[in-house]
Amino acid sequence: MFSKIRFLTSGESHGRGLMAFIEGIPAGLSLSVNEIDADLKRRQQGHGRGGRMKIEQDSVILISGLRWGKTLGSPISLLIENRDWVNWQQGMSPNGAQEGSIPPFTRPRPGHADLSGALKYGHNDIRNVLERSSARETAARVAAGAVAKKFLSEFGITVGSYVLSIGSAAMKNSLPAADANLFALADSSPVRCPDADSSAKMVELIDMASEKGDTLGGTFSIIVSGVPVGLGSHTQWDKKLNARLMMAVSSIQAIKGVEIGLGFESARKFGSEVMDEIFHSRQTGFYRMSNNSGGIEGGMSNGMPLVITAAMKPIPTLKKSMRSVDIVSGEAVEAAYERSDTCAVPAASIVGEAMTALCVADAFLEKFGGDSINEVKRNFSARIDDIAKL
Ligand code: EPS
Repeated sequence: MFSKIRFLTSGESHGRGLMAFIEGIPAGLSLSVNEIDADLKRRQQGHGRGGRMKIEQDSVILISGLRWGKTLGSPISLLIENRDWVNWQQGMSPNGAQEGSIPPFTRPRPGHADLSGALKYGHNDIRNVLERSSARETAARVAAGAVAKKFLSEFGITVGSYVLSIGSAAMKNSLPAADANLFALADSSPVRCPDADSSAKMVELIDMASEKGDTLGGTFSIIVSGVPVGLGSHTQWDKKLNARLMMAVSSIQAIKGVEIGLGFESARKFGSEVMDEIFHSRQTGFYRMSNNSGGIEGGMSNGMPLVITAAMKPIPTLKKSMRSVDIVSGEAVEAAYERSDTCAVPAASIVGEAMTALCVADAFLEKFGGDSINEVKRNFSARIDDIAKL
């Protein structure tokens, strides 16, 4: 799905640290630790996070791909150390001598990767699965996404997000818009929701769930503005920008649905209510008065902001008892409970920004590619001039 940018993460939740490797970012992009850390900090916030976030203070260590504040065009690798590692040095040691230093985890949590992962990989200790399936991994994605965001910003493309609902507490229904003011309000809300009333209701609901030992999911939108016409392609299934974005966003832990623009709602309306009519003026060229298509028609960006909405299920680690079966004894048991978050939807919206930025940067390089930022800028301005002449 990604053809110009390749990106991988590694690391266990309570291991020594997480890493991200990004290949394909052109040479000459200015980048600093602070720019990446700013997004890492945004991901760690949000009402409903558990005790772990008091331990971690994520900060990136740049391992490769930069010299004197600029990318070299070589693979960029980033390390985020786990502060909690000090408490897990035996239990998560890569060294065989420490085997058995903590008891095995044998009571799978419904909804987690626990049971399927243990059966698939033949593990008697579910920790061998949960350490990697944990959403801790998303810190590495956010670091990689911050690099992609910095690249996109060179071309006036910005990526923002906000939370639309948590459980049954939801903002009034309207299509999310590329509005810097809304993004700023979201960043100052404890649940990343720009509407103060809805935000207060969400906080209340999270507190109620926490008291009951329960968890909550929700929905959030990612909005990308400044996207030029023509990213992605109608010519093949795996080139369509909508398909690529949906895969990128649905790969985030606990995401169960992704919509573009009006999404499922468009299936309930007449065509005349859904299509974004086309206008033209000498000053602005082609334009639309609505954006129900979420900036994508025929698998290609149409120049309007990209609007992607994702649904996150509630976190499957519950204090409240859930029925399960011990994978070693086969006995009916209560699912295991470890310290956990009540709600991570605000954090997931930042991860959504990261995955979207990586995906859009990839499609952008496919269209305007070059080995250095200056070369990409030359390609970009030549093409933009061509479109302006239409
Ligand atoms: C997670 C469980 C919790 C979360 C964690 C994801 O961690 P712990 O088991 O250490 O309390 O805090 O998220 C993070 C550590 C993070 O950085 O987002 C899980 O099971 O997915």
